Amino acid sequence: MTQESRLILALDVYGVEKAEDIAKQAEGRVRAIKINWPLVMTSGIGVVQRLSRYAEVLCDLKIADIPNTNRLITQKVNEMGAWGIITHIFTGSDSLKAVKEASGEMKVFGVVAMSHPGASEFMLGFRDRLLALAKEAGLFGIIAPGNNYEVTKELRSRAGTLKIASPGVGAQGGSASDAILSGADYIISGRSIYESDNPSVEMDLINEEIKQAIGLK
Ligand code: BMP
Repeated sequence: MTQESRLILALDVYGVEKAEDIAKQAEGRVRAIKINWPLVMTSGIGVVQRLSRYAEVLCDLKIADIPNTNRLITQKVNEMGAWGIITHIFTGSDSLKAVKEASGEMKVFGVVAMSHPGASEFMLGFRDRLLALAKEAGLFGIIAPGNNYEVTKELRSRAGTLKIASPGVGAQGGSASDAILSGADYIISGRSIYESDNPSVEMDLINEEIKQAIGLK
């Protein structure tokens, strides 16, 4: 299932013990485990290697700095053996290029549209330009909201070969099937899984929902 699964588990917990407990249940059930600052701050970047025992790791540091700093961050994540990395795009083409060049074999996802209400105040208005930069830089994929189907549909129609990974499913109100039908290639979900009574059952249910939705396409 791991390679076929389109589910990316967002593991936003504190501390490696808690993370490892959920990661064990994710083994064989997810395409990747996405880690973010809460876990990296409490466990160190070595957590990438630790969790890679159970699934490939997507490092969501939302990098947003000058090219040299972006390069230093990306190199370190690559050394840890991550499957992929998430970067912001709004810092410009030179910063994005630095991430791409330092990424080695990692899949680079760039943030084009976000899932929270505040995204409409600023970022959503720039999505065309952000998408263009993602294409120009030859990224693997983009982040587009799994709870704002119109935006994701529109981006899918113009994203070419870029993959779309969509957060906002579960706790932020989006549904996995609607996100897939809007054009998402991967569903990112966190709290609906790690806060549930039975994370493995929850992951199985989401995988099944994704499978059914793919069948409808
Ligand atoms: P949750 O399913 O618990 O809401 O988690 C969503 C995850 O996706 C979090 O790690 C969050 O940082 C990330 N994310 C998001 O929710 N919206 C975005 O637009 C981009 C994200 O990376």
